[in-house]
Amino acid sequence: MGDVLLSERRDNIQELTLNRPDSLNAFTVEMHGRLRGELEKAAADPTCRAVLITGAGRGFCAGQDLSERDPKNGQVVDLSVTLSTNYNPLIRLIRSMEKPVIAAVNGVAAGAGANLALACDIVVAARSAKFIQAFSKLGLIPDAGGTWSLTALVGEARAKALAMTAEPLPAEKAEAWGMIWKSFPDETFMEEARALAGSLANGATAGLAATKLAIQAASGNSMDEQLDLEARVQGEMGRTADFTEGVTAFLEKRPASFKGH
Ligand code: T3D
Repeated sequence: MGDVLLSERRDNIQELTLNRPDSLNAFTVEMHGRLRGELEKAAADPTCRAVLITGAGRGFCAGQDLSERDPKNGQVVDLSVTLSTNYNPLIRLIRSMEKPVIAAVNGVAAGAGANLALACDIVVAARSAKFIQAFSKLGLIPDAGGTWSLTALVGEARAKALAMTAEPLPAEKAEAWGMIWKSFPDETFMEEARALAGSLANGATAGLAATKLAIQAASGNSMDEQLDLEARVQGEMGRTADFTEGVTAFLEKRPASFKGH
């Protein structure tokens, strides 16, 4: 059996490909371990300045591999434990890692697969991709952060309807609703996703990381608290070499060459 997660370095971008195409890259315990391990490595590696997550074959990720939940196996699985052990650390890691994480949704994203994508900083999708909150068909609630991220992105009315009906949301509609950043024709989608990752990875990545954390903090803060946070973080950013380079490059009318610190 091949590796369930492919990890490839492309310049300063770590490209991670969920690789169980026969089951539309559904999550197994093994795949969780591999994905988390590679994300932890990328998070700790200063030469990695952006991460791109995609899927092999025609799907992005079909959520939990339901063969691991087959009642015929006689095992009673405590889903609270599986979430706390596998899904929650994954989502927390993506949200806390101090570099941009891009989801390149190449095909169907269902259940925790959809919410894995929504946990990423920027989501781009192939036009043929769709997002399905499949949980209600199993008597479950959206997890992997879905009750939070889906609601924050599309609002309560749409989040409840998507979750309760499990209706597939096509990529273009997801884009129109502001649930994802952009959709692209299937033929050019991966090229566009990599170009986006490349432009972020060559950007002022310390500033991008601080932007990510500041925007994520906003929903738990008042405007007043957020103003204080901005003043504190901007003080730090103003002391980076990238700020000096950005201003100098502007004044010298040349492209900036950022180092990420
Ligand atoms: O359990 C916990 O720890 C709690 C956490 C739960 C998180 C969750 O994600 S729960 C939600 C789990 N996911 C689903 O319910 C989605 C199930 N899949 C589907 O509904 C459909 O496959 C899709 C709508 C995603 C795609 O449909 P379609 O028609 O394009 O493809 P297909 O023919 O259904 O699937 C292709 C193959 O992938 C097929 O295998 P086969 O027949 O060719 O051997 C199918 O069984 C397999 N597959 C798809 N999804 C899963 C899967 N195998 C295992 N687990 C899956 N989730």
